[in-house]
Amino acid sequence: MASSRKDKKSSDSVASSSTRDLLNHELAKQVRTAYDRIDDRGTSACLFGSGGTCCRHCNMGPCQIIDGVETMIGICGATADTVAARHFCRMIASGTASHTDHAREMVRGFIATAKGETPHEIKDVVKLHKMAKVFDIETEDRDKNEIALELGEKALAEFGQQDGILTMTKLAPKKQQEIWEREGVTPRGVDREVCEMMHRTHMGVDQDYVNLMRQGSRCALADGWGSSMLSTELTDIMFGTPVPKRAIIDLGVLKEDMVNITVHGHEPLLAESLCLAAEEEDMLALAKKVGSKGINLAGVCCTGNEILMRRGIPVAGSFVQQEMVLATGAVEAMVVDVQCVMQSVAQVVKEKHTDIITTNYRAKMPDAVHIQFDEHDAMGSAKSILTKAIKNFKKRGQHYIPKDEKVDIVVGFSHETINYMLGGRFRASYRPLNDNIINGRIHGVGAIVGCEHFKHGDDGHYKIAMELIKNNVLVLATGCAAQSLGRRGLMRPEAATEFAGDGLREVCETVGIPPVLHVGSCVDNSRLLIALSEMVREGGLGDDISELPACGTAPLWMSEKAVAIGQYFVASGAHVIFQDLPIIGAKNFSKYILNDMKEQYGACWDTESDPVKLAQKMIKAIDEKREALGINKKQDRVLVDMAMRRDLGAEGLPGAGCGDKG
Ligand code: BF8
Ligand code: SF4
Repeated sequence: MASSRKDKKSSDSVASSSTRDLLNHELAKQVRTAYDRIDDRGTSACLFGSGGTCCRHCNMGPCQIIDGVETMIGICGATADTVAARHFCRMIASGTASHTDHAREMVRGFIATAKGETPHEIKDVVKLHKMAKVFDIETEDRDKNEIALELGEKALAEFGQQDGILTMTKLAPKKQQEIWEREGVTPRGVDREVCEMMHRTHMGVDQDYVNLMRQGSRCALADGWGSSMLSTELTDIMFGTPVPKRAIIDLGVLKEDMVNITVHGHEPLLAESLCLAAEEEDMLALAKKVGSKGINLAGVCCTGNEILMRRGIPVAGSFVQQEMVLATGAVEAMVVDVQCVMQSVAQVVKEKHTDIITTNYRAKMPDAVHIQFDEHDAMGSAKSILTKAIKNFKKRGQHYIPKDEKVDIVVGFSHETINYMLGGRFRASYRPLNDNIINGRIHGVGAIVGCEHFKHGDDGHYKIAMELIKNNVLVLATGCAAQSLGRRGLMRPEAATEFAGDGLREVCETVGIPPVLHVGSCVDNSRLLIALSEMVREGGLGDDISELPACGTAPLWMSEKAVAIGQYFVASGAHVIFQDLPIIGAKNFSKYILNDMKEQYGACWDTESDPVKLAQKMIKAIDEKREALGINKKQDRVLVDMAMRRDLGAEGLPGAGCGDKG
């Protein structure tokens, strides 16, 4: 199909060299991508939609509301504030529902694994016992599968629970729990909060934006401290808690002489099964038989993050690269499950040998092949998928892999790893991290999370991270943001020497970590909640998360999940800055979100469209916390001496960092 790209193209602003390389190649010009669609459609948004004041919650509408104009409220009388709040809350509900359905599948897979019905096993027994303690489960003289089964069943019950509180909220600092109690936002059951949120945003129910957002917070907290956290922790127990690993990222991870299979989406159950099946003799023999050297699995988006963190499987591309991965013509199959899979992928491969294989009954698309993943026959499903992909190898036609476009990264920074690496080899604790924040070597912690966005430049995360690390802010990254930072070389330990401020550089060099740490997928933002809680518990940095010198951003957000994540961070006391929010058409609601919410949770939202200014706002927020804690004094700089090196376990961990002796 001919390209419709015009003279001034949206793709001109692409900073990623691999994407640019491919876009300039004849092969990519034969397919239509998001860049073409933006050029064709234009980027100017409807003012009502982008301001959050278009309501279509009933059939008397759609009503476009103009704030302050009496004749332009909804037919039902709904004001701009009500409409914008309802819209915001529905995004939270949708985001929470998405994380919840993902988490439920993981818990069901966990139960099946505990019963011995999957090819997986309970790998992290230490974490199993920790979680058992949180859930009051007896562990003495009990088999790991027996404990896991009880844990899985208790976890599953949290989704449908009607009363009480979600168990994992007990891991938050005590003061945080008291704030939630005071505000009436402690989540009861995950599904209940989503259901109530949908109900309260129905026509003619909750019409008070503060009250609506109370349920918005409760619903979001059910996501962060409920479904997402359950998913992360149980997935870790089943597939292993991530530890530092070397890996590679970007389009160049595809291989000329191997069957390339990319896994795209979010739930790692299938991807883990594919990893196991790809090592089986019969699959390897089949791959050889078609003339390839083997099977090359590579990730896309958050499924990519999951198997990258736990297995070091390479990542071929992030959200904005999903079409590019296929445009190479070198992929035999893209296996997808749920979330962030663009419908266009099936069109990009229409003239190619590539199969798009949908695997989840919830998520089908025209022109794709469906092979349902059955967790009770995980190897059978995985092998059917691999077989289909392998058979495509011989049909591979014209293709182009930007071979030089791959970057080394070190990943695997679960909160346990951060604890272990910054806490020293022999006494894992957050003490040294807190001490380094107090003494000013590390100015604070900045989280860069979330999506990428075709309408904004693809170097936003990079610009923010560079500004932060230059100012000694340690960056923790998840989701596609993490992948974009990895592609730009900030997840190499050497990046600390090259780009970080003196204090952060010393700490990173001593421990052997990059200045930007890959913490995982988007559900793994729950790891950040635990890390922040542990920092509070360690002492010296206040009594709750809102006092910590920390700030978060999801600058290039596109998914509703990012709004749920943002709200659970704000309601947990962490200041959050996005590039924009659909609230500007409602004055009072905007003021509430961007300011007044602070009175309830000690944190609020902020927006800033320029990446460098956004980073500076994050630094300012961190400064204010340091000031309030009384640790912003200029101190004589003490270089890291031998004793400190010993304390920090300066040998580093095998497989990662400058201390790598492997
Ligand atoms: O859950 S960062 S584009 S892939 S929504 Fe989607 Fe956004 Fe990527 Fe992961 Ni998260
Ligand atoms: Fe219009 Fe009210 Fe219906 Fe919304 S709920 S579409 S504002 S009448």
